Amino acid sequence: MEQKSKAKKAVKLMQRIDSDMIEWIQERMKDFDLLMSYYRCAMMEIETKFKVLNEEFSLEHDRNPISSIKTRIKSFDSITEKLERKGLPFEVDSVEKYINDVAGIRVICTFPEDVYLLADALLKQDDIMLIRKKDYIAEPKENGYRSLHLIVAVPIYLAHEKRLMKVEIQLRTLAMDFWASLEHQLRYKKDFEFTQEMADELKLCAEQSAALDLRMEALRKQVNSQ
Ligand code: 0O2
Repeated sequence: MEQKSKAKKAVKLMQRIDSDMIEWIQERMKDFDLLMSYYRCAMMEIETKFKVLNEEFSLEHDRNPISSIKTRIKSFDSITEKLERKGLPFEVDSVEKYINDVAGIRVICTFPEDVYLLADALLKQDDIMLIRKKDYIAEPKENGYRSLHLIVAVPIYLAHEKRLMKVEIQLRTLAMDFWASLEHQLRYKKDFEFTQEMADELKLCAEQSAALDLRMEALRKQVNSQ
């Protein structure tokens, strides 16, 4: 008899723990979804700023410095995987504090000069705060990867508050983007061993595409000077 009531109590306790746990997870997910919506707003702010710069430049110089813009919010799985890698708990606060690339925007520019022109114009804006800059164009990565990376904070204005949100910006030319997209595809091909020979070949391709960028830019300067 005593045994039976103990078992009943244990079942009840487990049910309560289960529902407490579900409530705890649901609460966390609500906070997480809200945070993601703030990141989406910040991404829209930055995208609009680049579109405005493109519009202004195209009127003044009769050409577009931006070829295309891609935006993305890091997936839930990638965020939790990154937190785990950094040895951090799954807390909304740690996402905001330690993950810089939840909101990402990639600006594909026409010529190398445009990358710096756009980055400088954005960073001059008084509501943009530069947190980190990595110039992989001036100093390409060992594998040949080239891009200008910026982590900035931008304010978003909500009904009752202003929040500063971080956005990762990658600026690169069409040629750099072509290389990075293919390199990413090749490197992450399943069940395939990436040899040193292939890495060398990829690096050579990156150097050739950088040289192509410079030749195209020189051509543009010739056309402009006429
Ligand atoms: P995804 O899905 O593209 O976002 P951290 O600041 O901790 O995030 P890290 O390494 O200091 O990490 O950042 P870094 O060097 O600024 O670059 C991170 C991002 O740049 C990567 O994001 C890629 O998008 C891009 N990137 C960096 N190196 C390479 C490279 O060698 N090849 C290619 N194709 N892309 C590169 P994620 O997180 O990998 O993924």
